[in-house]
Amino acid sequence: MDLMFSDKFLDALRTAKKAVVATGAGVSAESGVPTFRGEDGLWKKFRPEELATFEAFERNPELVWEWYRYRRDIINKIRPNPGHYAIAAMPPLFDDFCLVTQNVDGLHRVAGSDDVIELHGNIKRNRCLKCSRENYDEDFAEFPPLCSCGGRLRPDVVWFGELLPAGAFEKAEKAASSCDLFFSVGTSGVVQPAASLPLAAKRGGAFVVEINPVPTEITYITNEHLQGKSGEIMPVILERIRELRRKK
Ligand code: BV8
Ligand code: ZN
Repeated sequence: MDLMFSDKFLDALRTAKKAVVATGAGVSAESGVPTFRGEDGLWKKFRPEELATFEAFERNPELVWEWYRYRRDIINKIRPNPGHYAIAAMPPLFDDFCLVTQNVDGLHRVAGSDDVIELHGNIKRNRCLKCSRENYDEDFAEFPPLCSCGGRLRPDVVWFGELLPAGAFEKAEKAASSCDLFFSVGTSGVVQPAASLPLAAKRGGAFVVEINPVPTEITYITNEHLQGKSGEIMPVILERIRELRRKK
């Protein structure tokens, strides 16, 4: 894939000491995980306020659990793609590296990224509303599922109107505002507070790059918009960094 990188971007790839990669559903699209707002998006069939909210869960736990079981089935059958693997190979190239994701599919960890900030939780984890115990059970004796304490189980993801896991966003924001190279990969830049990270990076003086087949809500902030698929572009970026740093 012949990609034109600007001189400024090549400079940043060669010299950056602190890098942040922030990903959204697009980084898992080539693995077969439907995105949220794309043509085949999950929100096309369902509407977020009908499903990804605590109110929806209270109103109709069966429907919400059905939706998460449907998505878990998809995620259990798929593998990371070259984009995940390229990102997993990046940390040793920098003095400081932070990976933050909005995704709940866990694919970065499967690809070998061991330090991932999961802003919106993890779809495979259940949490008890009563005792807060967590587990990764998939087969339930009853439906909607109950905890061994008798409390109701919920998917351990962050729904709209809910706070992010304590400290997760603060850690991501601190990394974004102090890095010198920020990659926004496969996100439409719609959901807050995750969508404010590129702005924090920009304000902190970072070179901000976006990898996405189309422009998004945050493209106006970026120094470089690489139009294309992350599974194709991230491996090229990884190779360029290695090349440029060998020559150093
Ligand atoms: C919060 C987990 C404080 C669940 C998700 C009004 C009322 C109430 C709240 C709000 C409001 N206005 C704003 C808010 C805040 C709200 C929000 O942002 N709403 C938006 C919709 C306006 N945010 C919240 O509620 C957050 N909490 O603010 O707490 C608070 C507390 C109380 C009251 C108020 C505030 C919590 C947000 C978390 C919601 N949970 N998911 C689940 O997954 O089931 S969000 C969901 O969207 C996913 O996590 C997903 O990651 C996220 C963002 O979507 P993207 O990842 O960007 O995916 P999308 O499909 O949109 O885009 C994919 C992109 O990939 C596209 O650009 C496409 O072009 C590109 N692409 C496609 N293929 C490829 C590709 N790119 C590269 N390569 C490819 N091959
Ligand atoms: Zn319990």
